[in-house]
Amino acid sequence: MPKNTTKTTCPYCGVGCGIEKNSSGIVGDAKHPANQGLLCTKGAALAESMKMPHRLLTPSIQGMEVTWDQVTEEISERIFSAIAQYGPDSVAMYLSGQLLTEDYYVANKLMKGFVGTANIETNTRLCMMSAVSAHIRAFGEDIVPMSYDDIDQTELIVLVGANSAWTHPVLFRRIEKARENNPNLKVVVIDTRSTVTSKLADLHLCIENEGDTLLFHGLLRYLIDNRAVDMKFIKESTEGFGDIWGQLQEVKYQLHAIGERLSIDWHELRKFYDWFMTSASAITMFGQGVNQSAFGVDKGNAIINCHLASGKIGKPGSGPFSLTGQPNAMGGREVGALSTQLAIHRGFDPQSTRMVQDYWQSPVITNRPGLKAVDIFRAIDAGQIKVLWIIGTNPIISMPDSDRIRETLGSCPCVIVSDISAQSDVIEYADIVLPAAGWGEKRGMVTNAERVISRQRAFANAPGKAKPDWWALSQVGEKLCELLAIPNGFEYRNEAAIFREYAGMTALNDPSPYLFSLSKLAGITDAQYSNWQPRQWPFDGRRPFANGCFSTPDGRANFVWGEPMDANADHWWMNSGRIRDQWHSMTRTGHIHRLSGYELEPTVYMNSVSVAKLFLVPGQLASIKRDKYSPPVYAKVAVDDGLPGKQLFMSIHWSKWFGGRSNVNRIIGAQVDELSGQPAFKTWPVEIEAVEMNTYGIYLGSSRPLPAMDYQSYQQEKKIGVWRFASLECLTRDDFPLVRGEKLLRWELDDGWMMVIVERDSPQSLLHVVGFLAVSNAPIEIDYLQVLALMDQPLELESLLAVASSKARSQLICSCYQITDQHIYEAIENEESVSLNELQAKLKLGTGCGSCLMDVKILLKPSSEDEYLIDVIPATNPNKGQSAHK
Ligand SMILES: Nc1nc2c(c(=O)[nH]1)N[C@H]1C(S)=C(S)[C@@H](COP(=O)(O)OP(=O)(O)OC[C@H]3O[C@@H](n4cnc5c(=O)[nH]c(N)nc54)[C@H](O)[C@@H]3O)O[C@H]1N2
Ligand SMILES: Nc1nc2c(c(=O)[nH]1)N[C@H]1C(S)=C(S)[C@@H](COP(=O)(O)OP(=O)(O)OC[C@H]3O[C@@H](n4cnc5c(=O)[nH]c(N)nc54)[C@H](O)[C@@H]3O)O[C@H]1N2
Ligand code: SF4
Ligand SMILES: [Mo]
Repeated sequence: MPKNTTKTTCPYCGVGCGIEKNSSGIVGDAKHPANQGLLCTKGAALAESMKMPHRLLTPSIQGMEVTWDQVTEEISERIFSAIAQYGPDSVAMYLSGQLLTEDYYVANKLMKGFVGTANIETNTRLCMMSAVSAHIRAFGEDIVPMSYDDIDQTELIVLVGANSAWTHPVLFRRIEKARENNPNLKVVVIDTRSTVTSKLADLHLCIENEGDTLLFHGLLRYLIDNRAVDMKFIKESTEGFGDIWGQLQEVKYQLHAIGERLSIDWHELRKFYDWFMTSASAITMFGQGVNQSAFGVDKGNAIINCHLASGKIGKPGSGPFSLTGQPNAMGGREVGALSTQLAIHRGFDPQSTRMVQDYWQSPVITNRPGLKAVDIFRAIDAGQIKVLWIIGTNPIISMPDSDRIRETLGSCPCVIVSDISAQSDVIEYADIVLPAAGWGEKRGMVTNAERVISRQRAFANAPGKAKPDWWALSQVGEKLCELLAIPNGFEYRNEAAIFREYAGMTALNDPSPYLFSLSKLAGITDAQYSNWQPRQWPFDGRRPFANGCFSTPDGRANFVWGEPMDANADHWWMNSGRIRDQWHSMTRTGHIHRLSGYELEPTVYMNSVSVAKLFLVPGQLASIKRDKYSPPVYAKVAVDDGLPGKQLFMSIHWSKWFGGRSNVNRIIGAQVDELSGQPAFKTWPVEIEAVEMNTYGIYLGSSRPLPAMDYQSYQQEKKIGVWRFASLECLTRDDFPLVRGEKLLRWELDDGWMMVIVERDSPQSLLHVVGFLAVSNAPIEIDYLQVLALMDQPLELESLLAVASSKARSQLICSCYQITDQHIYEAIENEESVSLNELQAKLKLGTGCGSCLMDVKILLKPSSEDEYLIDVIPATNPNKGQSAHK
């Protein structure tokens, strides 16, 4: 490897793409098995992500800067006295699937073995816990038995509740590539709305919300009725088929009944069932539409049942494939840093607790599960938890009922937050703040969705006094051991030392029914750790369950029955999820101007009939509430005709910094799946109506104090910020006082006025605009990009006014080269047919990371009404993109 080259992995999604940092910048690692050089928009913007403007630099206690020694002493004393006064269960930790395996290991050991509580949770509870529980119920162990290579060996890919073209873009491009190589490969998408992913599928079953369990029970019944089950496999390798068979006798599991119930054409449903039945191999990938449900575990098992019954598991190109959300959620699951597992895939049985305590040489060991994420916050409310340490996650944005979480954190006697960004809303509630080393600065291992273990490596120094999370945890562990007067269990020289200890611990699983073991790495040297190349476990290349043997005591997999849920689509309901270019609460992507164009402000999407029914106008603000009496969330109305019926959609990303009070979780209640504890984020009933604001405005410039607003969003455009806002109050000019040197000029539009902020020494006739504020009593649409282009240069007032009042608004398509749909339409205006290559030669469109190619395909998709028959995607498949919603 050339000097100055560092190989690492992407810190965002669970695809786990390899990255190379070399002298030319940050690029995809062509040799990494997960991505073979490709990156998506977020991965391609990592260099900009590292230039985040508000890094946390020093530890502090109650806002006072302190040293690491002082802060870790304070934390250990707080924990020690909480244990002494209220018992170990008064301490809790809330972690993130974005931590590294070493961070997880130290945290788990500290909490379960030294504090003595299993109150250690991670945002994985919000993410894939239903899949974890389904795996444990069916297989006896939390194992994803699949590899990305299976995509190249299958005949059918079913994507359930996953918008992978946006959320796992590199994986989705691999699926697209596999389709190019294998015209027989079919892709089916099962989602309650139409998405970029579903539009590229061969078949989209647009089901009623929560209809997944019924749909897959129907598939199983269809397989049974058509004698397409693998009786040999069922007999030899599974348990419980008879019961399921009995349950499925009811008429409601017949094809027609299911079509009726889920509002899908039964011909389309039969097409899917036939494809599953006749394909020699099939993969069912599932995401949050499955997991984030009050019956998410049952949905997972309904899917797994079909794979077990048809024997489509443990074979090349076949099996259920739970898609991992975060880069190391899988690593956290392996370590077992969750309240419902002890460690290394083991539960709290006496043998496991004894073995683990012996290995850790710890003073105590917890012998029962702790509280799940939502319950931890409830226990704080009940006064049972006194110390909460949050590392690498922002519950105020990501937990349901987020207003309540704010109150809870406000009332917790001691909140400790480790983060990299001062922009995380949760910092506001922290008594103690720890600055963490971020991606590119810290070192460790991660496991991706296909069990490939890769290294994250450092190539930059952490700023200020920021330190890796494992180090902070070890310091606290060490000081707690001193207070407990016991030998130090946290004397780690480096990350490799932690990993060695962890890998050694997994030897407790050999031999045992558990497949998970990294014991071969127990002796890994510092140099081997440093040079580690991505490898999938089991290291001997075995495919999990290939021998028909599972991790249950008798080696048989379980069929598990779950009663299908009733859909609740008769009222307005909120679906929520991700957009292509942002990552979660935006601390790492919000400041990158080329990623912010996709959704400029908090937006609520609905179909055009809904817009009309609600007397709304696109661009206007709507008020969305949980019920009549709860506080509203305001969001801008946009039309998306892919959302059937009364379904609404909002993205999850808007934190306080970027989206004011428009966080969708303020209106989503904390209902969970009882088995997995995962919140049901996807189907919350809401009330929605138009809201008449009395003031609307936009401000472009550098930081400026604005009066408190009912609605506000912020977008970073290179060095300039864009604030959009609205207020129920009738704000006047006096509410926006002029700062010295600023000028106010009347605006030509009705009822509007604008303030142009000029540099003090500008000549009279030519303005040097450094700030621009427009306020009106009606929604304002200005071509902000054009105004931005005019800023910071001398110009005449007239030209600025002309630009400001032109209302062109376009949709960003290509983030890398900032190409909008308008640019594309202009480029093809006089053409009868254009190839993608020609378009790319003109616009560079999609030649950066290529993530937008999916969107381009849809934008230019040939259709009967289309004037431009662009041969971007040859219409080879007659079913392509059809939606089977009635
Ligand atoms: N750009 C981007 N990518 C990301 C992330 C990000 O923040 N930004 N986060 C990562 C993380 S942590 C995760 S967990 C993944 C999530 O990845 P996905 O699961 O693919 O993403 P979501 O947008 O949460 O929603 C998935 C789909 O479920 C559908 N859905 C809702 N209800 C139902 C239902 O009842 N049944 C079915 N079948 N479908 C339903 C929604 O309409 C939505 O299209 O994304 C990862 N990738
Ligand atoms: N309504 C609704 N809500 C949802 C979902 C949904 O689909 N709908 N999805 C859920 C899912 S699947 C997920 S995964 C969650 C995600 O939600 P969160 O985990 O809350 O979101 P992030 O913004 O990723 O939070 C990570 C925090 O860690 C910080 N950070 C980054 N790197 C480091 C580091 O190295 N060390 C430390 N200490 N901190 C670091 C970041 O600045 C940020 O503040 O949201 C959940 N909430
Ligand atoms: S698909 Fe994108 S976000 Fe996910 S790991 Fe790859 S580059 Fe990172
Ligand atoms: Mo997630």
